[in-house]
Amino acid sequence: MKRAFITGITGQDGAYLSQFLLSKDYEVYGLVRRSSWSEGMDARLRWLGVADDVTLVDGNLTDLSSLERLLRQIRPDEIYNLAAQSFVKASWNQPLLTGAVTGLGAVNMLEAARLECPQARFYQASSSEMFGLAQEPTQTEKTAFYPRSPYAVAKLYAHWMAINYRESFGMFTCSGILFNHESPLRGIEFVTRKITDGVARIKLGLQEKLTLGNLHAKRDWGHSRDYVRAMWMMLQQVEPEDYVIATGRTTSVLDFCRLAFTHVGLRAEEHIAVDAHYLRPAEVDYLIGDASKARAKLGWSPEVTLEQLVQEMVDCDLKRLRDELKITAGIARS
Ligand code: NAP
Ligand code: G4F
Repeated sequence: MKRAFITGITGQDGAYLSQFLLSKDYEVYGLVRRSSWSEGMDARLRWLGVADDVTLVDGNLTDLSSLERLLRQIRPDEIYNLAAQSFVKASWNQPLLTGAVTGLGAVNMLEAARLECPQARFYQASSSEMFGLAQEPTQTEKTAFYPRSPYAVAKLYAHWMAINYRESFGMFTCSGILFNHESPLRGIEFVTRKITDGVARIKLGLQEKLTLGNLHAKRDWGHSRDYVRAMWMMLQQVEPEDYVIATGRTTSVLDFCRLAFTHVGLRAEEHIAVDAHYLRPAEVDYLIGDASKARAKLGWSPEVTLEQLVQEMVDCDLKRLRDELKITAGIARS
């Protein structure tokens, strides 16, 4: 039985990756940081029905000693470093924390692996945000980076450090340059989930308007379930390499809204408002990835279309809100 150690196990990708690795008979360990509210910590793992099948262990990406201790105890075959301050907009307000967790935190993890289990295979969660002000119309592993946020700069540092540990110490490190990927488990602050939650609220009469920022930004959106499979595939290769993971289709925020509103029989234009509060100091206007290398070498391709993704997200938000309304009505009656 192979053993995997996942940082960021309580996040969107951590939950789907846990489910995937369990289906492959892995023993799954996940890093969790201390919080004053621990009951909700494993909510995503519970939603997928895998919370009782993983082992959660205490530590923090910013605390090298905790990572070393855990790797010494667990001795994983594979390490997936998914933990990060991952919300781009927050990175301008918390640039130092973002650098400490998203950038240096990755190096803490690499260093702990080098010291305690150098044979372990290491996945680093790199990001299409590193392309930022895109230098080519379609981005590949060879496209030059141009980060546009403290988050992207921190990710770029971590990306190069993962490559440096491969070249300096011969460690099996892979960086997955993943384009945006979403799901019903996406954090509510990210635009796709904000839209699908807003659409569901408007449909149920709980909200009138959906207030957004830049409607014209374009992203290459896929499903998290497809993308965690690619992470695992990278670590099963003979040689460690870096891969772009993307669908090859780009869509504006406005068109994502149109798909979501249309799914519930509403017109997006009648319900959207724009507020400058949601604009960013520097924007990434356009991203579209070319995953030809992953298709050829890993045999990876996405299975979920954008339309299926939007429908799944809207339907899940509708169900969640209807369930909450039933509970509230039940409490009011009793
Ligand atoms: P997410 O839902 O925001 O999850 C982030 C995870 O990191 C959470 O489990 C969080 O724990 C944990 N974390 C944050 N700070 C930590 C710390 N100091 N110590 C330990 N854990 C910490 O992110 P995601 O969407 O699953 O993304 C996974 C990774 O892929 C991230 O590194 C992200 O930057 C990267 N990425 C994501 C996308 C995308 O479109 N989703 C694309 C490219 C790259 P709590 O639950 O305690 O907050
Ligand atoms: O959903 P977003 O916040 O995601 P963003 O900035 O693309 O970052 C996500 O994907 C990256 C991969 O490229 C990851 F590395 C990163 O961790 C994260 O998962 O914003 C998408 C776009 C932006 O252009 C933003 O300006 O949507 C635009 N947008 C318009 N209105 C909005 C809003 N974004 C948010 N969050 N909220 C809005 O109201």
